Amino acid sequence: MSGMQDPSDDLKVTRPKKWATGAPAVAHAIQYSLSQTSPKRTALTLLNLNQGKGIDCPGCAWPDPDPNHRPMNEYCENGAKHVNDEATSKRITREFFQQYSVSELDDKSDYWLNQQGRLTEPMIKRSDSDFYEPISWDAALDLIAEELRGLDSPNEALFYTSGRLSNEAAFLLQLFARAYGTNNLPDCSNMCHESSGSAMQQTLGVGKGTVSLDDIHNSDLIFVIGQNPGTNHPRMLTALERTKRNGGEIVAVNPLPEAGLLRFKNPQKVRGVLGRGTEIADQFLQIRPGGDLALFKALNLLLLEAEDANPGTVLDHDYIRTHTTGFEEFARRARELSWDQVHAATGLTRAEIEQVRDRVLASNSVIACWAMGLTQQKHGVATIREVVNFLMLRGNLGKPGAGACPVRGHSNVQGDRTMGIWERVPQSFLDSIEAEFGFTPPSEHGLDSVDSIRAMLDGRARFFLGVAGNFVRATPDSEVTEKALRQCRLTAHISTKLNRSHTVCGETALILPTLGRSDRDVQNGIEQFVTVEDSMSMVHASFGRLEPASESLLSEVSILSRLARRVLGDSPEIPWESFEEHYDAIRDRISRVVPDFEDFNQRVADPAGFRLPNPVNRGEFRTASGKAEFSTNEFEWLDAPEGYLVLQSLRSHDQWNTIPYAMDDRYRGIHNARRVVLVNPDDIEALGLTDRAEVDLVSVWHDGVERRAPSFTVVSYPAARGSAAAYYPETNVLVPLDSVADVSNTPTSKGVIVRLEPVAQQS
Ligand SMILES: Nc1nc2c(c(=O)[nH]1)N[C@H]1C(S)=C(S)[C@@H](COP(=O)(O)OP(=O)(O)OC[C@H]3O[C@@H](n4cnc5c(=O)[nH]c(N)nc54)[C@H](O)[C@@H]3O)O[C@H]1N2
Ligand SMILES: Nc1nc2c(c(=O)[nH]1)N[C@H]1C(S)=C(S)[C@@H](COP(=O)(O)OP(=O)(O)OC[C@H]3O[C@@H](n4cnc5c(=O)[nH]c(N)nc54)[C@H](O)[C@@H]3O)O[C@H]1N2
Ligand SMILES: [Mo]
Repeated sequence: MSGMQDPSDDLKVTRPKKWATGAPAVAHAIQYSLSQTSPKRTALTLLNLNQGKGIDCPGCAWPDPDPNHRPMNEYCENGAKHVNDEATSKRITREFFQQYSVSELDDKSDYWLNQQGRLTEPMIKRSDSDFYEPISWDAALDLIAEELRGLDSPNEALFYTSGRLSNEAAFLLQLFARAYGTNNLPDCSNMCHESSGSAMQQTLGVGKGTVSLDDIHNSDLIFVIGQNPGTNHPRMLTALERTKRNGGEIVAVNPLPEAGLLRFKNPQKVRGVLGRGTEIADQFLQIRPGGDLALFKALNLLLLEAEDANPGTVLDHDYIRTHTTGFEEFARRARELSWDQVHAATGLTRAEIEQVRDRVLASNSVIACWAMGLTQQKHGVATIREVVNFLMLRGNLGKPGAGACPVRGHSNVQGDRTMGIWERVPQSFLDSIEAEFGFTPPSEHGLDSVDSIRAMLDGRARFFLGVAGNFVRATPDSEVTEKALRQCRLTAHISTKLNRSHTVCGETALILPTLGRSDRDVQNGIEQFVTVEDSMSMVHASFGRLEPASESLLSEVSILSRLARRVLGDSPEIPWESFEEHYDAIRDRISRVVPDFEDFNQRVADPAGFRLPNPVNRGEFRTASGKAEFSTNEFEWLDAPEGYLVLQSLRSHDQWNTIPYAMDDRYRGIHNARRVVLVNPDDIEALGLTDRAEVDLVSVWHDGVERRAPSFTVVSYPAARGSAAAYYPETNVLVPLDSVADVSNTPTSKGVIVRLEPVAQQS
């Protein structure tokens, strides 16, 4: 397999931290920035991050506070590291590609590839060569156009995106793919919050969260489920700190005692830096992986029983009667639960769950926040539907301080969906495209990420365009996926930095370097901005501020417009050239195609941006019944046989998705190494292993294929019994392509049954 080398293997383990952020965090960010670029560029990026007329931080999709109350440094350690990774002064030149063949690059680690700096000119690897060589933009785009025109069917082409894309580029990409003739628009959402979208579409009629930042601040009780905000959404901790100051409580549900869930030291306050910080979780439920469905079923049963005991005082009958359907059937089935099952699935006691019930009963407003711990499970969709049941029972939707909050990852992943990056976009969206642009888009659904891999494997797809992202490392079953990509005739990637998807490539491969979010984007002498939508449906502008990494870079909008013109020609209906000339022209079209974007150009001039309305909050449900739907969900959990553990693959503190920025995971006390597996000491003993033993991780699956991730060091860690944790993407090799969540088709990255096989000591 590709990229097995690890730059350092000098593991040092310290005690896991009990708090997140604080003074060292800011120092770490600045240290990383200075290792990448000059003090001037560091200052320029950091001072402009998340400010009006500044750069929208690409670090995550957590919303920004109202601009009138925004601190000068509204960013976090990890956001700052992330944007400075893009702002790096290091450059990859044509000489670099002469020095290293593609095979040699393929042996390098993901870390090393990223550290080489920004891509600077278009490169091609021809079918008879093992080296990338320079190619002009015109020749590169001609080659793609020729390939696309030569396919037997437009459905042989795949157009992947990651949520880094701006609304403008995303809108053009989906328009291009559909005008070309396919809905094959797989994206990172398929591996991320697809389960949230599926569950919420079904039950509430809309796939987006319903809460605002104000709701978070003013909630009585917030659940943080399957999420590690200290690392992945650090600014969320500032919001939770405010919830607590306002008298709200927090319940954290996680197999790991994550630092940020326990205590938070706010780096923007002297009190935070010097003091003990704020205790975040009032109650921590150390759940077994995959146990959340059982937990919420149990909570819902306890609420029904509390209502039985004191009729008319527990459930919000008014909400249930006016807005929902299916309550009777739900309530009948809910009573079938057995506490033995709940205990086996969750590892929690009844008393612990009753304590949570009491908190719920004492709260007039409840919010459920969740992330990958729920979505990347086989029964993730059912679990999230059960969370929705839980909210509906007490009318915790559409009122202040209450609601559903899937916490998104990529900074514009939600916006990309709004813009139509979706292989199963509703027909109403396609009809709007047709009305605006005068062509009939294909109506059959396209391929998502997992199905795209299958299509490449069996020759149904032969062309792959990746616009941002790192497909080969983001997807499961690495050996299978690598084979799939290598079978393509042409793979092309629009990227800012070098990654594995450039070394695991098709017969012919193209690297098309582009501007990043922080780079100044000037078209015809006029500075352009782009727009994004955060996790709470706020849409606002982002202005690049830095000198681009090279003169040859084109913006994503330019590349896509030029490619589309070559393939489809310019027409009065779709004037690709004018889109490139000024992005206002794209936003004008968006305002006519995408619901709730009227007067887009005028409204986005407000530095605060504007919030897209969520119909759920006005009691409008776009479901089959026109009401919010209670669901009944079969009891399911992850039952590892004796001798096996449930492995979750997660992020370290020093990585951004598929890219490690360093070898440390500071809060968990792991230093200088990534090939570690965190296991409860009692499990280590029960498995006959020892702390620091060398093991291979081997996953078991119905197909009988042995999937192996070699050479991991066992680290004794306070993880839930029966579980194990190791980093992604090193462990993607263990996730079978067919091991996906029901309904959403999301790989089960958080629920892989593995055994730990001791590596025979070399004498
Ligand atoms: N610095 C940084 N920020 C990021 C990213 C990054 O890589 N680095 N990635 C961005 C992206 S795209 C995303 S999607 C988000 C991801 O944000 P998270 O979802 O926080 O990311 P993960 O590291 O996958 O962590 C999953 C958490 O779920 C817990 N968990 C695992 N299994 C279960 C389970 O069965 N039940 C429960 N209750 N908990 C479980 C894990 O212990 C862990 O705390 O972060 C975004 N922000
Ligand atoms: N096992 C396992 N697998 C997972 C997950 C997991 O928890 N466990 N998490 C899943 C999740 S939640 C997600 S979101 C996916 C992430 O999957 P992706 O979004 O595909 O991966 P990234 O690592 O974010 O992509 C990084 C690359 O994007 C490019 N890039 C960065 N900025 C820009 C830009 O502005 N423009 C362009 N054109 N390119 C840019 C750079 O070349 C960089 O190398 O991975 C998924 N895979
Ligand atoms: Mo994500």
